[in-house]
Amino acid sequence: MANILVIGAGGQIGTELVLALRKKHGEQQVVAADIKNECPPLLVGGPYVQMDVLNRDSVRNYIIYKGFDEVYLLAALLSATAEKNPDFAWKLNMEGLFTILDLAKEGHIKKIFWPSSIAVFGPTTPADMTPQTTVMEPTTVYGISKQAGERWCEYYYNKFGVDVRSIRYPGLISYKSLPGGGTTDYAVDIFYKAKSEGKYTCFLNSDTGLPMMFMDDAIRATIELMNAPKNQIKVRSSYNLGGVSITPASLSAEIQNQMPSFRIDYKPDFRQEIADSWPNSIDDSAAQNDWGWKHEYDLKSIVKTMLDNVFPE
Ligand code: AKB
Repeated sequence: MANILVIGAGGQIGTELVLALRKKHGEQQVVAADIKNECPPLLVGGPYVQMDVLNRDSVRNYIIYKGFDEVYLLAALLSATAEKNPDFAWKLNMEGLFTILDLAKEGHIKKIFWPSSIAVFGPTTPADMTPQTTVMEPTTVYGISKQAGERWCEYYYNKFGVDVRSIRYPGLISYKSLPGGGTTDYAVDIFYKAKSEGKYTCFLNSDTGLPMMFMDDAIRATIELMNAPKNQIKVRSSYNLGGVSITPASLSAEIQNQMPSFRIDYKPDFRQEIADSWPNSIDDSAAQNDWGWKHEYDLKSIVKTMLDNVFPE
């Protein structure tokens, strides 16, 4: 029976990942861990532990005592929040990773999942259909931490045989749990405002193209990658994952198709510069070839699912 730990379980990805893993392996097989004392309401069906990933000794003691087949390390500061608190972002995003990589190296964890991001790319990266291997000169603290993390994951695999797997997530769109502190968050906020007020003021310009993905696809990708046979995982830094290339204008046009009264205006803030440094679209052929990845949700089905499920009538 699988024995799985998800650290950062209260976040946007963590919540849905725990639900999906519990559905697959059973409620009691998946421990949710987060910094908060209270278990997130959606996760009360299974085990929950309060965990500060920066408390290395207590994380080590817990994992050595329990031993885990799989650990998903999702605790991190995202791009916009990280720019406001660079020292803490670097500390949180890097130290937790070392703790978990070392535990795997010592044999206390069999397999690790660690999320990277399109933020590893920068203004000098080819922006359209960004290749798996290309120029990477990120200009955000978050991007720098993710790029460094990727290098360390690959290093631990090459030097110590640590089975660590990773995806460069695009912006993720979901309705079960909210994102927090990212540059792509507008693509979720827009639905809450559309349903509650019928209008939205976007913090990015209308023509800012970014790769996005519906959460169900992202969770399926994560689980498929973790279940793929070891010899199929050729990339030990992190896999590009595409999805749909969306601008605020194309997203709002599709919302208007399905909800004609919806209105949008634009008031770009500091997040515009971050978004401008990231790709418009991603080439994920390495993930397709190595472990059979294929996304399912297109713009129309994402918008329909979000409008149906955010503040359902
Ligand atoms: C962010 O906007 O910071 C994240 C990401 C793309 O990694 N959603």
